Amino acid sequence: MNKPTLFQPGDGYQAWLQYRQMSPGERYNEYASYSHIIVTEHDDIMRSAVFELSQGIKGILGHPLNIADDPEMTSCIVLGTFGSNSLLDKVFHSSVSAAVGTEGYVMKSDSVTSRIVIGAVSSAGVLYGVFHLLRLLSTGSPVDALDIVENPVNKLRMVNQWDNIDGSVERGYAGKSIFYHKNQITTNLERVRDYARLLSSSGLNAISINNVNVHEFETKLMTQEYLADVAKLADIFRAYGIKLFLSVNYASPIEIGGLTTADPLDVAVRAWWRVKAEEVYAAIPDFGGFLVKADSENRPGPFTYGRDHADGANMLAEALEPYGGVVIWRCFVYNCKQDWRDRTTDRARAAYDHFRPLDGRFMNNVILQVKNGPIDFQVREPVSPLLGAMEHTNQMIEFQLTQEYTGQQRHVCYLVPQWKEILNFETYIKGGGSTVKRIVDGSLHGNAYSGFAAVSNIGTDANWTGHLLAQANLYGYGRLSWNPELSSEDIAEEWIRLTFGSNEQLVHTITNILMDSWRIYESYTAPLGVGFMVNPDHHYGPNVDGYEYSMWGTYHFADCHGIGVDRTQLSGTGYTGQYAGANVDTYESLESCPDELLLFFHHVPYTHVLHSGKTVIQHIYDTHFAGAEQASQLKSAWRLLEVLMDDQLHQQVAVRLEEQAEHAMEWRDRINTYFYRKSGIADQEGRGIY
Ligand code: GCV
Repeated sequence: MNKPTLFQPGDGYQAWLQYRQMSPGERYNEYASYSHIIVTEHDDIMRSAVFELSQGIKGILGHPLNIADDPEMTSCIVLGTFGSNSLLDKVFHSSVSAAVGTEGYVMKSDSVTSRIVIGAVSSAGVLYGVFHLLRLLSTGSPVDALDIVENPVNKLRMVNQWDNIDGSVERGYAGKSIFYHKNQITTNLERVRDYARLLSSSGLNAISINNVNVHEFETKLMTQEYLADVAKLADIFRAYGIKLFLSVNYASPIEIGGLTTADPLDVAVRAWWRVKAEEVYAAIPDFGGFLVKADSENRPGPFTYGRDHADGANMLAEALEPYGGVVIWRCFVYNCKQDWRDRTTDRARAAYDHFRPLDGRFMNNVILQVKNGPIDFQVREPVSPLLGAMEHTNQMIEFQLTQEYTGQQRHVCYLVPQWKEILNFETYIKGGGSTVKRIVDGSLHGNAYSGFAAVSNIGTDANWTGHLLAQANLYGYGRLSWNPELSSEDIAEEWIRLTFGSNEQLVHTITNILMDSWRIYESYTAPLGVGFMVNPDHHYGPNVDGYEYSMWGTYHFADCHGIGVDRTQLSGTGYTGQYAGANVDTYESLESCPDELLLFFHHVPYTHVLHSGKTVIQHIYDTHFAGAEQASQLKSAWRLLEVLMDDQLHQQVAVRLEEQAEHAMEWRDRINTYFYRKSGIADQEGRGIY
């Protein structure tokens, strides 16, 4: 069994919950005037709120606050749910409390009595309010005139672990699983608890704890063999307002139920799932539900029985419904055994083609989880046309924090700007204003369920994410799922101040590094929306033809004349027709297609002139030279921060940036050389190509 590991200051373990001690000064005195935490409720989540506040303030001020239950005290921080104590009701009139939803909170300071009062409908709301207050205190913000009402914009704010019970993590770049070891659930519950703290403090409220590829042992997580241990994990997450979900194997009735079929319309199969749900809820009464990858990449599903995905999802939904559980059903369904010679099949079309015709057939407690793009978390893809295209179906978006195709946490790639672009994308599905964020928050179609999911990027590495700067993706994801209107810069800055402190030069430099990082990574890797120019299987490093003659449906069709996939209706796969309104023509036409997605939608000669005025081939050369150069500048910029931060933290990132700069050159030379050899067209600048 894995033993609890001891972590040291400077290793990044505390992440954005550092709570560095303040130096005495004006703000210190202001904060130190609060001497007590007042709390009259004592459920698990409220206990977490009190623990977090005490710990945090102890770190910041260097001494703990006393805990008391007299709401009439002054110079204190009062926590509670509405109606729980006289003070809360005095401070918050019914009009204020009415503005607060289930997980929201109000926070108000009163300089006369020197009180800060945090009120909410639920203890979870109080906990989120506490984390907000701690963010203010940790960043040295004034707290004497607070008047804040906050509600999360999205109902479901979830992370998906791709952890396997043998301790490995699929597409994990930060060590092993913190949840499992040698086919057992970990006994290092402290680490799980610290993860729950990180998730909750960034605003998240749900987790699925095992890989969507559910193998033999993971299939048993919902059996008596494991359920007691799963329930222990659920207890930990519950105390932080986080609901636990399991990824389930669609073929469970066969693999662990002794049935001969998993046909969703079979009476015995349906009964089996109902009993299974009953068992799971007996162990975990507030269990969230099932996450399902079916008929995808060799996983079993309803297609085997000639049924469709509404049949499959509804069978599970029916079993979970009596307990308020939901089925999160992934739309990552495509033919992964395609013949590369077959030009009629287009993987990008698959999710829409499979699911759109099923609109209106899913039960109310089914949510379709749709990847942000139509292919697979590439550095640049268009937005999935399936998002919002099913008016009568609950949907949530799936992002990928783990940097499978964006540098595997060896390269810095702050993904919040990418997510913001996606969320702000205008789909035109119900005319102007039909942005992805309105689909995902449920307001466009008035959905009962909706939200955010993302594949987690953490593991047993002391700093959680391998690359310390990749913590910003986890933090940023949580903050954005709470409020998609936050800007990428503000989130980055907040994360930096919490993690490294508030030296202005430091904040400025790291903000720039983060904000430039996605564009830089894109420049030296995949040009103009082409994807999958990576080494097969592990997906790290350049290999232009790595997936060109494979069965995965991931082609760029480069030859000596040109490159790109014709996805137009006129002459290609017709994929552009899956979009709505003006987007159809924007992508269909070579003239209006945005440069950064040109090769995703069109096959063009290398001499095609972009909106930028450059030819495609010159763009490839220029971006690759510039990208590698900029990667090397990141390294130099970081070097200047050495005197401004903890040595160890500095060193961790310095090593990664060094490697990134080197690998960026490899990308540059391989890509440029490949296209020079294919096209025979020289770089106008005569730079080194081999
Ligand atoms: C969990 C990609 C990844 C797989 C992953 C799959 C998915 O294909 O490479 O590792 O499997 O996406 O999202 O299901």
